[in-house]
Amino acid sequence: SNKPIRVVITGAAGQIAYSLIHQIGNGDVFGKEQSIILHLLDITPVMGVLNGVVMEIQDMSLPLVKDVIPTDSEEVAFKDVDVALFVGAMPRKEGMERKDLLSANVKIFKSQGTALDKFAKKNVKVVVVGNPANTNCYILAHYAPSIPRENFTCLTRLDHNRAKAQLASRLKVSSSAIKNVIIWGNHSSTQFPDVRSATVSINGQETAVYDAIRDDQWLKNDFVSTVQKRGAAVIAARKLSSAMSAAKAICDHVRDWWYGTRENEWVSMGIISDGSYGIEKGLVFSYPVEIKNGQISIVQDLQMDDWAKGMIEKTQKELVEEKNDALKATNS
Ligand code: NAX
Repeated sequence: SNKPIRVVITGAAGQIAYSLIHQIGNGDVFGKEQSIILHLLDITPVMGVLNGVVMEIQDMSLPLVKDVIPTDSEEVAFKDVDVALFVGAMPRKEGMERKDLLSANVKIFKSQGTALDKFAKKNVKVVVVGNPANTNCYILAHYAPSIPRENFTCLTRLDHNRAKAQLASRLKVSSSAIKNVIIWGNHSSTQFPDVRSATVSINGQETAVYDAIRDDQWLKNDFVSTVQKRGAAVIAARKLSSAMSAAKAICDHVRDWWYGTRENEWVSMGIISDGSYGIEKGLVFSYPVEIKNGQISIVQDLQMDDWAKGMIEKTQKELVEEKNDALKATNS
């Protein structure tokens, strides 16, 4: 195969990475021809665990994986990388206040942003997964000014997939029959899962999801809150946060960025806002996007009624507050 690409995964000793590494190494994301060098970053105390992960990578005998570089050094981790998946973050511990969590993560993403700016390829594609994903992405981009703004994204594809799955289950179709749902805003419980443009394909016939379900109350209430609270429901059941489904969503996100989205089909991604739909410019906000030749563009001119505007306003407000708190924390 051709020249290997360098892919860094942070939080590589964690549970999402444990599901993610196999899919990337197996060619499920960059294709079966693309060889890969894996850079695996985690913190010093878990280097032993990471070493065990490296042993398992060896034992999988994946032909596309040309080298594995486990490290606790940001310089080594980000050196010449083509793709950077920021999965690691400071987890919320019992008794921890929101602002303590935010400031701990600001420290991490300030340091990693600075290192990314210095050592990564200038065309590196960035995906932030670690929570609070949008705001961590904002801080990362802030400290990596030499990398183009359009190369920074955060993951809302899991929310997008969850929304599709809820509709598919209600309509008793495969989730591949559902198209063009949208997650707007923050990867948090204020996100707006929007199905006003979504369609379902039944026996080759495309119908608006709204017409197929014919239950406005369910679509505006139960559906929205189920998607918003799905992460918490998984934690309550598993005592651990979503990992298998998060890893799969990361693969969907990166594969679509690498290969482009299908004709007339959009996906959701947190990206740096250009002001579209009245969102504050510079905020990392989830939008419906189409991707061609690696270029991400926001789907424009979607209709906004008062309900939708209110939903978007609410998630934007939360993101502005998070961003302001995070910027304050960078100075302290
Ligand atoms: P784990 O706690 O299993 O793993 C996180 C790993 O990150 C640990 O090995 C930890 O040592 C490492 N880490 C901590 N600080 C680091 C640093 N400064 N540099 C490098 N590594 C560092 O968590 P996991 O279940 O894998 O989840 C990872 C993150 O994804 C969490 O922040 C989680 O909240 C977030 N999620 C985001 C989702 C999204 O859709 N955006 C969904 C899934 C998940 O909840």
